[in-house]
Amino acid sequence: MKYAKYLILLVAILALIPQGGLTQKTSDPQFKVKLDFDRWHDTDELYADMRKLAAAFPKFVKVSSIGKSYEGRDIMLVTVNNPDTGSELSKAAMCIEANVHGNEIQGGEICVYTVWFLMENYGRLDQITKLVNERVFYIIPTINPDGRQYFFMSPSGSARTGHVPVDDDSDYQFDEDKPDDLNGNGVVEQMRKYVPGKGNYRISRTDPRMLEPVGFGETGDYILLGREGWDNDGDGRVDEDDFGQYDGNRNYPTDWQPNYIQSGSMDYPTQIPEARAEVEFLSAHPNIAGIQSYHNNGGMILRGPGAEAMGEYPSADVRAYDELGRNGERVLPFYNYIVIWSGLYTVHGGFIDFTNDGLGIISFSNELWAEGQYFTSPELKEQQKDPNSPIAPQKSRYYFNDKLEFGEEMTEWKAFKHPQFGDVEIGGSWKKFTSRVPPRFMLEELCHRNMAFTLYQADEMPMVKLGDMTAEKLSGDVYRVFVDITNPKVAPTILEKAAQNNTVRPDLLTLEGKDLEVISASWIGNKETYKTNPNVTSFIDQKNLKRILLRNGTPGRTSRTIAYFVKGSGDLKVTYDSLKGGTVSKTIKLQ
Ligand SMILES: [Ca+2]
Ligand SMILES: [Ca+2]
Ligand SMILES: [Ca+2]
Ligand SMILES: [Ca+2]
Ligand SMILES: [Zn+2]
Repeated sequence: MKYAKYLILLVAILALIPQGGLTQKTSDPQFKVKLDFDRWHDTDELYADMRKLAAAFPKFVKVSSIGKSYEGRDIMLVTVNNPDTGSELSKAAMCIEANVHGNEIQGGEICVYTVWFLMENYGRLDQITKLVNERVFYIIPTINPDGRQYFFMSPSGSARTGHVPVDDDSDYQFDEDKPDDLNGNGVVEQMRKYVPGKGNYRISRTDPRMLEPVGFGETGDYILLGREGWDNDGDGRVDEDDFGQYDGNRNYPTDWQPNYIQSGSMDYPTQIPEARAEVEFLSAHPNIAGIQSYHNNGGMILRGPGAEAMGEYPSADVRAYDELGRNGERVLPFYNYIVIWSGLYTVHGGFIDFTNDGLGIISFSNELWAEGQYFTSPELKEQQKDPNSPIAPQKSRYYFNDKLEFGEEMTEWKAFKHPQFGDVEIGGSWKKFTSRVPPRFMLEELCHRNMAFTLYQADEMPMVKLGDMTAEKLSGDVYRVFVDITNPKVAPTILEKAAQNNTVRPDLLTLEGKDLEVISASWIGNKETYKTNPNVTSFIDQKNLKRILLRNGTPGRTSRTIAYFVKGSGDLKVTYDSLKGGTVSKTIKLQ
């Protein structure tokens, strides 16, 4: 007995050792594919990451090309589909695309993150497993691979455009004077000249890295010479004709407007090969029921219309958009759900106007990254109201650069001998991986939160279900059949706008059976009251009641009952066939 207390102690120690012994691994499980979401990937690396995912998850992930860019790069399509749960076209698809503006790169990283997250968590998280089993994902990580590549290769970080040549200055030469990195530090900066007492700028008293214009009647010590560069073609202008310089997101068919109304739209819709390839791909995949088009920046969840003259969406569509958008604001703090023309600016011929109005797809465009994310707490926001605070809006980026990015974001002014302007200084510029994109250490969160919104949208795409089905014998071979049709999701199978524009084939409700004759069909309010008081809600007045066309499809979050009177015997098969809500069948016996 005298060892009893040691025995109790031993038992207590053993109880503290985790099952499996002291050597058991207690870290998170390793991922199958190790990718990095804290650095930027050029077009080749972005594609290589997608190929890695396809190789690791070959059953689900397929990599293909929807066409070639102007410079001959593939426009990669990554398809995520579980073939065991049906073919692609039998399921609603979420299409995610990014980077139409070459410098808006982070959407590409979100695309990789999305495929990676879906695959690593398939079979691990029930919600993800279900989503992958029920839906298809079409992901175009960059719709402008030339523009993305140029953003990485060139010192200039401002190129929205693709690379179809355009003569910006009407001198019959195309793209003849591009930006130059004269001092070879990888950044196209600003140029200034020191002209003591004769300039119109002076060193800012707030921060010596800033220049500020002098007041009326004063003189400064500097003049600004514009962007770093020189006059390559001797026309007296510097950097006046870069690659392209059109806007790929103004070249889509819906509400396209010519250049004199909106510059950058090119000569006709889908003139640029990337827009054409995308329009062809989308048109060939009518199962696409959701679009996300990633842009930057400003922290917005945008929806159409792009122009006021297009008119507001029908109210049923607005309700669906609003519910999705408001939940988006919850998973994306700092992002506001807004309409393009009223909240941002007017866009004609934009991509998501084409996908909503032209193809009947619920479409969002997230403007990724908001500078407000630098200073997140209410206390810091309060401090920012004081103009003398080191994080007052004008100074906040410098503060962030110094204290959190260790000087990574900015270039300092340095002397340079310019071939045309003599002694100048070059510098004072933000590098390209700043401002429009998050700092690297904040990239993964941006990827995850935006993905979460898009997966939520994917989950709320329409999904038709056939509920209760009953057949009651009335007399001889005449039966009364009730069929419940449900769409529990937020999105309707056919947008109101799509029904108005006839852009989506109507849903089809078909009956099949031996010697089947359909006497009547009608929507009813309630099965039970209908039996005693058959006040028909609405008769379906179509010629062929075996194949009813539902122009407005099935709205979101509704359950409806259709009552048929039929003549026949044996099996009766009911099929609801929706391009965007899936195809479902059920069979009952007429007996
Ligand atoms: Ca030119
Ligand atoms: Ca430079
Ligand atoms: Ca020039
Ligand atoms: Ca040009
Ligand atoms: Zn953009």
